[in-house]
Amino acid sequence: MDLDLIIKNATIVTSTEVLPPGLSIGIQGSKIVAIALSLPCSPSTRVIDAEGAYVTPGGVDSHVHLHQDNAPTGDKWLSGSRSALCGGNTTILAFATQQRTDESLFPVVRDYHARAAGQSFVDYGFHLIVSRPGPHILGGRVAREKMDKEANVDDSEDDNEGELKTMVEQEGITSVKLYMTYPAYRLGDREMLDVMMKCREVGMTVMVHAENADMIDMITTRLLSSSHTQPKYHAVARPQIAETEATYRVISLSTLTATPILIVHMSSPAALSHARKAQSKQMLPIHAETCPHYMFLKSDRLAATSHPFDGHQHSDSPAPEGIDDNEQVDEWAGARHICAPPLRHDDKDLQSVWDAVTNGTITVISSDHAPSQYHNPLGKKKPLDEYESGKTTVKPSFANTPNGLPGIETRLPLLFSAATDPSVTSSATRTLTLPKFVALTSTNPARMYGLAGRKGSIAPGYDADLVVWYPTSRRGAGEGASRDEWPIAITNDMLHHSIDYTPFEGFRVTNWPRYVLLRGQVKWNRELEVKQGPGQGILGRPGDGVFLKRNKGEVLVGRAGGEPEGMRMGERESWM
Ligand code: DUC
Ligand code: ZN
Repeated sequence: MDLDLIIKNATIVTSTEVLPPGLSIGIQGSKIVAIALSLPCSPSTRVIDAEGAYVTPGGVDSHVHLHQDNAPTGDKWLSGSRSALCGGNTTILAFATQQRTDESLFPVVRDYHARAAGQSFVDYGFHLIVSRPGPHILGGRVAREKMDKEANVDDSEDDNEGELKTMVEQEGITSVKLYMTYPAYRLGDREMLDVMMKCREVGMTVMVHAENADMIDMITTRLLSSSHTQPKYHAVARPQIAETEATYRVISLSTLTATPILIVHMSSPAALSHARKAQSKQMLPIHAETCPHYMFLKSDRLAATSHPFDGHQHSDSPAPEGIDDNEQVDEWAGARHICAPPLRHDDKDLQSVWDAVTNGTITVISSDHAPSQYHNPLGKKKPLDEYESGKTTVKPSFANTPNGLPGIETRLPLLFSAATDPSVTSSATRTLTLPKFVALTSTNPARMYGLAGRKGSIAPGYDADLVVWYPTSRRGAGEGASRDEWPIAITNDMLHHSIDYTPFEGFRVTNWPRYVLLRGQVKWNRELEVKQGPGQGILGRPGDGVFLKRNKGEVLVGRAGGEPEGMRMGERESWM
């Protein structure tokens, strides 16, 4: 067996353990074929020396928004996937969004394929955002029920199985995302139940954005009518209780229908404890996702009044060098940190997210990369700019500012640093082990979203998607241009997205992906980037990434099927 590539002297991390140092990973074509202490080298075998460094599976970022119509200044596929690669990701799962005007999902999927085709640096797939779950989509039973109601017909035969089934069987799209908030996408409980029943039947993974829309609507209306419009009121308008209530409700809907769910971007202690209780006491298949911004950032960011937003007003993120403290005052600066759910107020809120990571409540950490530029006529500053320029008389408010943060490139360096250097989180209680880092950022999302056996692990048969980090020996001070002074401060200049800020400006990290391999090819080489300048480390090209037809996802937590409390055995079968 001639190997094409060997990564030697690696310290391999899996989702369960750190393997003994000094192993070699043998790669043939696009696949890992062997792991051993030593592997045979032929004249054509290329060797990369990891120099003892950690090698982890390529990141699987399972929640990213690219080329979305509601974020015209956000990343499209080229810049978003490029940024993903440079931050150690080899697979991203983005969204194909059904608008309320779209009856069928097929044109939606065609459109999103066209947006991504030939543009992605990394492998990718789509989740479907379902905002109009009509009979087309859910199939015969819903179509029949609708007819029964409307025309009192009870014996119509309809063999339409619904588009979701076809999405799974023919398109390789095996997950949906449902919103409980946002007027344009929000589903009522009955619609959620119908979609859940169908997803359970066809084996789709159900992601849910859980916030109570009416609570948010009422508070927002009242805030705006009393001129509380500044970005800091965004966090007031979406209190924890809105997340907590919706979380409890969606767990109930999932329990009733025996449908596994994943609650995305969890941020609140009480919501997390509902998830924890469901998982541990009732053994329910409730998965939870969080994002680095809910682990590292607080709502004081929304009250910022200076630009560039550099974090130097925050005790937990010291000023990077070269930042001028006398920046111009900008009342809108905090809008850069508007996202939903919002950043929470207190250290104890952040701690509850870290605790949920440690105790196993959290199954996945994604970026929820959903950026908009700040200084752009259609970006985060739009409401203020348009008002000040007289283009509109609508008062600028948090409520008409696009939601979402950039984070696709910083997710893995921040979390890897936290896992290898406790001083990064400046707290003894905010801890992450390396195997857990791998599980939550790569292995679990791959398994949950139908990529097990291909992505998310370092083992023979898997795609050779790998991140080689810097070894300790390379992280000393100043021995030539390729040797950084670690830790380094994140600056927006070093990132590869198309966004004019990062919420993590000034955060110190102790490592960064040195090499990233996609299916056996080195596509990112940070040594070159550091030596030769911005963009020079990118060896991949748009179009390297392929669309992944995915299998049905695995349930990683609890088990589906148990009767809800108070229901008699078999009772549910009478309607299920
Ligand atoms: N919240 C969302 O629900 N979607 C994208 C961005 C955000 O902050
Ligand atoms: Zn999102």
